[in-house]
Amino acid sequence: MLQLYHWEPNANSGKPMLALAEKGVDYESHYLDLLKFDQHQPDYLRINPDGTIPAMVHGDLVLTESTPMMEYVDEAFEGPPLRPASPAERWRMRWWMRFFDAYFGPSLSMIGWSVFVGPSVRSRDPAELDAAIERIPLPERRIAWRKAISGAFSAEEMAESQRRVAVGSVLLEQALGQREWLASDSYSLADINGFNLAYALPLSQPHMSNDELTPNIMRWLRAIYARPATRSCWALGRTDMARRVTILEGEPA
Ligand SMILES: N[C@@H](CCC(=O)N[C@@H](CS)C(=O)NCC(=O)O)C(=O)O
Repeated sequence: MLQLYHWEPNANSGKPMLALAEKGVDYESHYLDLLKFDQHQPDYLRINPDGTIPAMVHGDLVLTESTPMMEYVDEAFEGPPLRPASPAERWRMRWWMRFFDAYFGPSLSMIGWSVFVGPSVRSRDPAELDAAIERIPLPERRIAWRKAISGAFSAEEMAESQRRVAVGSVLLEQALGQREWLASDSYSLADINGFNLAYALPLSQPHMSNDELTPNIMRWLRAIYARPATRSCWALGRTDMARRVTILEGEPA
């Protein structure tokens, strides 16, 4: 059976979770608690030596990198197609996924790590935390953990992340004013990718994303949250972070 190693329905872990739910593919779920550093334990490092999540095992194949993993899911399994067929629309889908992964996502992630991940672990025993950080295989992840725990993201870094998230919100609002979904008139992996990053935007960045300023983003987020696959996927969430999705349950203001 297909195996998925993941954390919450959120950001990178949520991408294959939601794609698999949309396709109706069953998988064996291995929940790794990122806040307990499960992703750096030897058993998981045998699967993904980078110690990052998600990872998916299909037969002999070990897949990492959540965005190409979603494309694999769409290609390898039966179920509704999640990629538009025309070259232009497929380009647009990939344009958005590149934008999310390279620009919008890392900025939102820095904000998330400073307000949620760091504060969630910082009260633990410092020696234990230090040892946990020393076990992280990737140097860049060690730096991110240290900064999140000590609150050391600089004011400049945070301001730049806020600026990039604001740029992303404007682009999203414009695009969703032109068509129902990001890539075409059908739901695609670009929407799945975007939702995983932006579902809590109206809560975390209410000045950038609200019914008055960004009605198209709000329409899009609510439409994705109304899908049965999204409901079932977010029901797997265990933390307050994933529960932020309930902001989408309200009626438009
Ligand atoms: N580019 C990778 C990034 C994977 C990644 O960095 N995932 C984060 C969680 S969203 C992670 O595993 N962090 C664990 C850590 O830093 O210890 C992907 O898209 O799958």
